[in-house]
Amino acid sequence: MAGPMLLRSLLSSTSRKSLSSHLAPLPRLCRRFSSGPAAAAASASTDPGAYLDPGRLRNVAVIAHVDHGKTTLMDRLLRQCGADIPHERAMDSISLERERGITIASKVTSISWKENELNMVDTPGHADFGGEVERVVGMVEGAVLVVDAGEGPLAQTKFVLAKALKYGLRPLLLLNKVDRPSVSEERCNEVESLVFDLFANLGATEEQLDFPVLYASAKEGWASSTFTKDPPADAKNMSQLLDTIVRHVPSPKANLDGPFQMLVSMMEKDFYLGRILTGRVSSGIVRVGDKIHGLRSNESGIEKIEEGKVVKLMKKKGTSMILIDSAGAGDIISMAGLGSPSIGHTVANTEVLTALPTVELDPPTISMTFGVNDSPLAGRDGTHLTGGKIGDRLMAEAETNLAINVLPSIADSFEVQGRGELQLGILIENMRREGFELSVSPPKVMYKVENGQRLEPIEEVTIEVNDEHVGLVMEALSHRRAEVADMGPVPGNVGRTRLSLTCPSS
Ligand SMILES: Nc1nc2c(ncn2[C@@H]2O[C@H](COP(=O)(O)OP(=O)(O)OP(=O)(O)O)[C@@H](O)[C@H]2O)c(=O)[nH]1
Ligand SMILES: [Mg+2]
Repeated sequence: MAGPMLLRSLLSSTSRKSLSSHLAPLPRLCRRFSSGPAAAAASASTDPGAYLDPGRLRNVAVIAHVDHGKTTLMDRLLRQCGADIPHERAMDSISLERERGITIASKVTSISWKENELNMVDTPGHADFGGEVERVVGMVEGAVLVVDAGEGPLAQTKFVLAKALKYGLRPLLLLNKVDRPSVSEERCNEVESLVFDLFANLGATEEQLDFPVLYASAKEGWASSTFTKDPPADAKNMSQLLDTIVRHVPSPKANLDGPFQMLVSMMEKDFYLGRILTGRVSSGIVRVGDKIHGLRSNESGIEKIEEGKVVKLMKKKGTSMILIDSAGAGDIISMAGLGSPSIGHTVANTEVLTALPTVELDPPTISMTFGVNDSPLAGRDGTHLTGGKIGDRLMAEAETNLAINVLPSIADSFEVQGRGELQLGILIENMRREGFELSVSPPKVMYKVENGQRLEPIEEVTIEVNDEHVGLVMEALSHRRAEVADMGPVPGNVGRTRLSLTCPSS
C-alpha cells in the first residue's frame, strides 16, 4: 500500500509545482460554452487548477447489465453535484436512446465533489453495444459495477466485469433497486456472494476482490454503505457513493512533465467546430493554441495524418460543455482543431513521433448487406438513393463506431459487420431518419476458423418464464441447439423460473 500512496503524494506535489510554473502567465479562466443554469452552476464550482492536478482526479466508468440502473444513477450523481437535470436519464441524450429507453453510446461527464473532479462514464448495458464498453475501459481507473439486487448478476454483468478486470480497474459494487419489495438483506448477501464468485472466476486480483459494497436506490436518489431500505432523511443522497469512489479508486498515474499525448476514444462532428476529439490525456499538458498533430500506426510504421493547432479545449460538466484553457495528464477532455484524426488515433505534441496503443475490440458476430433500393417503390421515401451516398454514410459510421466494419460488396452494396441485430437496426433507423433509402439482407452469422476448426458465435440466453411454460420454452430452444447451463426459481417471484442457456447466434 505504501508504494502507490507515496507515488500518489509525490505525483500530486510535483504536479502542483509544475502547475504553477507552467501556468502562471495564463489567465485561469473557465468560460461557459453553452448558457443555461446548469452551465452556470458547473462553471461556478469549477477550479481550472483541478484539471492539472492528477491527485484530485478520479476516472470512473459505470458498468452493468442492461436496465440495472446506470443512467438513473448518473442522474442522481449529477444532481447531487449541482447540475441541473433537464429530464430523467439526462445522459441518454441521443433521440433514439430517449425513445427506446436504452443507452446506445458511452458518454463522459465530469462532476465536482468536495476537493475532487470525478470524470464519470455512463456505458450501455446491452450486449450489442459491448464495443462501447470496451473502448472506454482504457480511459478510467475505477468502475462502479451496478447490479440489480433483485435480478442478481446476469450475462452482461459478467461481460463488462471481465473487461474491467482485464484492464486492471478497481471496481466497487453497487446493489441497486434496494427499494423494491422483493429485495431483502438476505437477498443482497446472496447477490454479493454471487458477484464475489464471479470476480474470482474471472481471475480478479486480490486488490480487485477487496471491493466495497454499497446499497442503493438510484430511483430514490440514495446510496448507503450498510443495508437499509429507508435511510434517514439526511442520508438520502449519494454522498456515501461519491466518498467511496474518492477513497477507493486511485487517482490517475500521470506524467505532467512529458510531451502532450492523447488517444482519441470518442469523436463527434460539430457544425461550427468540425471534429471534436475526446480522450484521456496520457501525458503532458495541453493548452489552447498549442501545435499538435494526429498520428496513426499502420503496417509500415507511424503515419502522420494532420498537423494543426488546438482551437478549443472543452470538458463536459454536468449536461453542458464548458471551455477550458488547459488540461493535464490523467484528465478526460475534448478538443477541436484537427479535422482528420478519428477514434483510435493519437493526438500529440509535434515532437512526439509514436502512437499510443489502441484498445482491442471483440470481433463482429453478424453481418448484413446494405444496398440500393431496387424495388418498384424506390425513391418514394428518401432523398439519398445511390450506392455512393450509402457507401459514404456507412464509411462515416465505421469511423466513429469501432464495433462496426464496412466492406464493399458486389454491385453498389456493402457488407456491414456488427455485434447484433439491435446494433445494426439502430444504424438502419438512423439512416432512414437522415433520408436514406436502402435495401438490407437478413442478418448472417459470421464464422471464423481457428486451428483448422470452424467456430461460430455462441450467445448466453437468460429467460424468465412462468413455471408451467418451462417445458415449451425448453423444447423451442432445443430445436435451436441451445444447452441449459443453469435453471432455478426467480428470487422473490413465486411460480417463475429463470433459465440460463448457451445457444448459437445462428
Ligand atoms: N425500483 C427501482 N427502479 C429503478 C432504480 N434505478 C433504475 N430503475 C429503473 O430501471 C429502469 C432502467 O433504468 P436505466 O437507468 O435506464 O438503466 P440502464 O442501466 O442505464 O440501462 P441501459 O443503459 O439501457 O443498459 C428505469 O425504468 C428506471 O426507472 C431503482 O433504484 N429502483
Ligand atoms: Mg443507460
